[in-house]
Amino acid sequence: MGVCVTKASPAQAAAPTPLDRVIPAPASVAPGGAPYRITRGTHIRVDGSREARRVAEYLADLLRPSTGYRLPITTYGQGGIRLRLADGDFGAEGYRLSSTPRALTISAGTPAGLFHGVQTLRQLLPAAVEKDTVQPGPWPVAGGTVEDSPRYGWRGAMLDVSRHFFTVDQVKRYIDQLALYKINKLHLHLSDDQGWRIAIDSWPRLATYGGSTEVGGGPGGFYTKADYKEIVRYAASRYLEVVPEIDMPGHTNAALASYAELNCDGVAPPLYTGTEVGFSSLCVGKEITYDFVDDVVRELAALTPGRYLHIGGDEAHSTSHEDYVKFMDRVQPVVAKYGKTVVGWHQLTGATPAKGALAQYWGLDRTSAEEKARVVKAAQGGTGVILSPADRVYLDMKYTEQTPLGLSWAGYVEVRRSYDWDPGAYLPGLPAGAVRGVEAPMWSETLENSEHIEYMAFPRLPGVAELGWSAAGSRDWERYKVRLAAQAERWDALGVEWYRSPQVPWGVAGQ
Ligand code: TNX
Repeated sequence: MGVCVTKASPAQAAAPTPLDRVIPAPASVAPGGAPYRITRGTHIRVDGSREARRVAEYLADLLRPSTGYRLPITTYGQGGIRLRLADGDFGAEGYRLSSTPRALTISAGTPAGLFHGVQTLRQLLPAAVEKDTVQPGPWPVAGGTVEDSPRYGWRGAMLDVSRHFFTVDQVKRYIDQLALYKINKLHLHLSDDQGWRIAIDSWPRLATYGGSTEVGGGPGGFYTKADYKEIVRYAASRYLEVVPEIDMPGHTNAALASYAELNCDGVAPPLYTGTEVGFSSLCVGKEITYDFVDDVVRELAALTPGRYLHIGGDEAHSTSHEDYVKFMDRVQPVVAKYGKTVVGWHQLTGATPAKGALAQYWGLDRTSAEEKARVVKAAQGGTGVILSPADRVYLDMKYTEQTPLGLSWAGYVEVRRSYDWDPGAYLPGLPAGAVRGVEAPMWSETLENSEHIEYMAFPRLPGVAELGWSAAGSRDWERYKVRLAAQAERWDALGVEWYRSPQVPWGVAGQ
């Protein structure tokens, strides 16, 4: 007997993945007909547009290593894989995927829609397609049609690069994992007490000194402007918009340590490598504070093609309420002056959110009724809300008491708890239209490398992505957990770390 003794027979291996075994669950699926097959002769066909060609190149790069096929991109011929920008009722990110023996066609109104359709195609192919060496195939895609578009326009993931620094390559690796689940915002937490991670030319010590360490005293690091542009470019090539955050007026020890004049007493504190929060504040009464904010926001806005700039505003325990309100009243117009829309943690609703601002809610079940009511009231007044409840979607929370990484201040968050809630009905009284979507923050006090990030993100991240994309009515844990189990083979093929939650029937679906 050979090494294949425990493997599925070729006939079983060739059974295509059912069209509905995709995460996030598509809006509608109509299975039927014989499968499409990618073969040595397959072309990827595009219309003339440069952007459709870019998506086609991404798809070809994805498929070539494992299939070993040439997969030329052409603008002529028939059949094959076709990426088509078309008029139609697709919305900004929707697509239609149709699979017949003759052709596999993805149609969308925008390049982002084509890209999301490509992610669906990817999940419909055998998991071995993710490997970087030639695999035997075959490469079938079940017959039928998927029509799909998202519930929410904001489907985010946040990475805290301050508590521990992550390199450009580590961020890119996470971006690729986010793209597989149709996440479209990458929020980077660029500054905190433990480190300032973005070069600001007018205040150079922020990065060179303020970025020189991290939690635990490691060497830290920062992104040069060229590094940062590369992250933004890479994210855009995966249709993610980068949302930079400078956390203010609290969480600012790294800045205060870098420039003595930013402190009310004119004395720079030492760099900080612990994990306490709430002890630092910019000096609200000093004019230089606003010169600093103006310079930082201007330079960061210039690096940001995206619409949003996040100004933090959480846990400002060392700033009086009066000062907090004063600070936010002065800083929000600066963001607008440089052409960006304010996002803040939901404490911003305790001040006066600017017109059009978004509040990111990170409370939990036990958050006080008053605090929830403030968010609801702001939403009734027009403030949009992004939902990041800590006891559901904080990816740095331990799964169980035994989880070796992570924190537990919001409780343990197993996979089901993370998935099984409705963003549309989460905060009682919140106008439905106020919810812009969901975001999964990854704070990095305990996380030092990609393996750590992945172990905490998988398997929870796909669930958050599904809450952001799929219709409320499709949420069903019993069915979801089977689709989730089927993803494990893909993570293994990609070399992604993951937590083997006992809540999920690993090894049942398609393995
Ligand atoms: C709370 S959530 C924080 C962060 C911590 C995180 C750890 C929020 C806006 N602030 O400063 O890193 O908890 O889970």
